[in-house]
Amino acid sequence: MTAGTVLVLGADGYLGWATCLHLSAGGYQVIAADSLVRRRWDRECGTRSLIPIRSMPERVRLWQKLTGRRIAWSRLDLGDASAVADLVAQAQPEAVVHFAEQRSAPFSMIDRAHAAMTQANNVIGTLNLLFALRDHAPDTHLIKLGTMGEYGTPNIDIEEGFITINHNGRSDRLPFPMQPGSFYHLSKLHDSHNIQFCCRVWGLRATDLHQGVVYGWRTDEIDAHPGLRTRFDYDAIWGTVLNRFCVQAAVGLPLTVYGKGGQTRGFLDIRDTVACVRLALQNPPANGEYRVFNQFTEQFSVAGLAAKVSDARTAHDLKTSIVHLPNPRVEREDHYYNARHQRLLDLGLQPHYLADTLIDSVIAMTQRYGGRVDPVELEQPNVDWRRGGVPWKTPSTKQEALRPVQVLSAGANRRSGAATPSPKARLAQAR
Ligand code: NAD
Ligand code: USQ
Repeated sequence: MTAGTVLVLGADGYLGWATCLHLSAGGYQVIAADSLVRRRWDRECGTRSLIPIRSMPERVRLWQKLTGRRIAWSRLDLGDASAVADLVAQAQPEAVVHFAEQRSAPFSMIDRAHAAMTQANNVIGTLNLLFALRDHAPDTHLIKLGTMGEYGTPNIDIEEGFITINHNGRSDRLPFPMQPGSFYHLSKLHDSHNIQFCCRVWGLRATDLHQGVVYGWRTDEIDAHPGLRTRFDYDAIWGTVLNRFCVQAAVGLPLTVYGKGGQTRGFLDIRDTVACVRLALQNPPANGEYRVFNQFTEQFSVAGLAAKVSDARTAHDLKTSIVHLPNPRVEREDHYYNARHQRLLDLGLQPHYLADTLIDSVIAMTQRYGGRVDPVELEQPNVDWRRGGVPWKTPSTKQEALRPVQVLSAGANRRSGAATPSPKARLAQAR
């Protein structure tokens, strides 16, 4: 085993790239791998990162020029089992940090093909990695990005992975009951089961980071140069809620709260994501151990977040409106939520809590890239949990907006036959 070598899978993504930089700055020998499929999904969805992002070869070259530190870049699809095995066998990493999955819940709910593609990509990719670890690097620490959404919203406190249950006079510590809310979230739960099984049966060691919703765009390393920026999604398929609200506020559109807005989730700053991964890496589990850390720092309701964004704007004498849209998802809108998140704090995490300054910084960044914003992406959701990615009806006007989801394709070599209209063309269509 080469101490200090870390393989980061999904390195071209929002969190993967920020993590590569953070670990490289911390002295690790980083091998960055990604299939670049997300760039293709963007083209197929007609979406794009609000922040322009450079190619992986350009980004790693720039990082080396600025810091003298080398990140080795490798294009790799986790679906290619022998390529995964070769990379793991050759690298003999101390740890593998696995971000490389289809991560959008709406994308996974478009139709049967997208649900199947999400689960095949995520579950088979992770399985290929598990076999590669068993056969070529059984002592490597697997750090897997899971999600808080595996738990759902139970009417009891959420523990970190396990719960002690007393039943008919007997007691056991068992996996916490899970109720995921989309085919994507289900794929993460399927991964968790497979990883836990492999730890039990093959003696692998793994940390499953059940992460909440991430916000923000800056880390210390990203701030070193504009060419190092990571992607930032705001659209209805890939954009997460707080990032979307900040962009909506910046361009003067209403903040789109789905349903009543009492949906409560765990949230964290991207600076804490990279810190949590480093802490997990520095404090590995024993061989055979499968452990879960709930990775978030604060919990908010969606309506509460909208109010926070609105208040941050009011502080600058700017008015923001909030609309409650019919909820396209099937989820509780008013519920109990209390999730434990102690284990990363015990390892030394120093959280960056959500402040107006963060909201201001995202809004300022949006204003800089205002010309890249497609307002249609901010007005209405385009995937319904019951009907899929059908053209969306706006109940108030009964007008059918032209919002078919273009997307598709599962295999690396398949492409959608339909030409995808540019964001500008889609905007013109919808109007
Ligand atoms: P992202 O879409 O920006 O990045 C994911 C990267 O993985 C992309 O670059 C994509 O090309 C790559 N990838 C996907 N499938 C692959 C495959 N089969 N082989 C190789 N590369 C592949 O997503 P993100 O926001 O950076 O999320 C990263 C991880 O963190 C995901 O697993 C996600 O489930 C998890 N997560 C994200 C959030 C969040 O708020 N962004 C919250 C909780 C958990
Ligand atoms: N929501 C709105 N308005 C919007 C967008 C979303 O009210 O414009 C609501 C949703 O209905 C939901 C909540 O905000 O109740 C969160 O939605 P999201 O899109 O921000 O997050 P989600 O779909 O859960 O997925 C994101 C990431 C995923 C990660 C997950 C963490 O895309 O990769 O796993 O956050 S968690 O939510 O903890 O499962």
